[in-house]
Amino acid sequence: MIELFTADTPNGKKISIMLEEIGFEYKVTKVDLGNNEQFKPEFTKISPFGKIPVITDHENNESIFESGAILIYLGEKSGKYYDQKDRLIINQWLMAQMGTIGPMIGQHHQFHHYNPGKSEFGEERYFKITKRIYQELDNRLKDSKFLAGKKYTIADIATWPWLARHEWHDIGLKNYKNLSRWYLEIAERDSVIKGFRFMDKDLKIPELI
Ligand SMILES: N[C@@H](CCC(=O)N[C@@H](CS)C(=O)NCC(=O)O)C(=O)O
Repeated sequence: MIELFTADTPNGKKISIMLEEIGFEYKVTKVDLGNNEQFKPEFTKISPFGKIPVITDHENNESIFESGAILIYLGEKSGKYYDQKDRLIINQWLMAQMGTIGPMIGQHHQFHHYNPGKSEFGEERYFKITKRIYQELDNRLKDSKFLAGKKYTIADIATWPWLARHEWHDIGLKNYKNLSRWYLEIAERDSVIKGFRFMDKDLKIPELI
């Protein structure tokens, strides 16, 4: 059984979606970020930077932090969505999510959604970068069904929850034809629907705007 230490955020949803996709038994242990539970010593023992998500695999007592590392672990353990022969291309798109897409869109959330009016520089910078990310993803998905090629992989699972926050971005997902096609196709998967609302049964995947 996998224990998922998490909160209801895009990084948290990557792992609930993956666990639903591979059909592993799991239980959710909520980490209340608003109450700084992520900095409690028992949590920083398994997550050195005090970040969710983390999993503990109770079969071997292994704990894993960093969502990309967790997706690789679960992909290898299940043999799903991380084909060894496609590993090089999957790793590149996964690392692009971990190093660019997540951190940059995360900053856009901070300046544009949570703290508007505090820094014109920050708002403009991350709006522009997020817009560029939309464009680069759209370009990639023009030639490729999924991010790493013909098959749905952990790179898509890592990236999709960030685009599912598109209502906060004010960029207009529907203006990006290939990205919209990819977004909607993944949004229809049963495991994605379940993994998306893993902490809030009433939560609906945002429609295209
Ligand atoms: N690179 C990390 C980022 C994780 C991350 O930023 N988690 C956020 C929530 S989405 C968090 O735990 N924030 C709490 C904090 O920074 O205090 C991953 O992908 O796992």
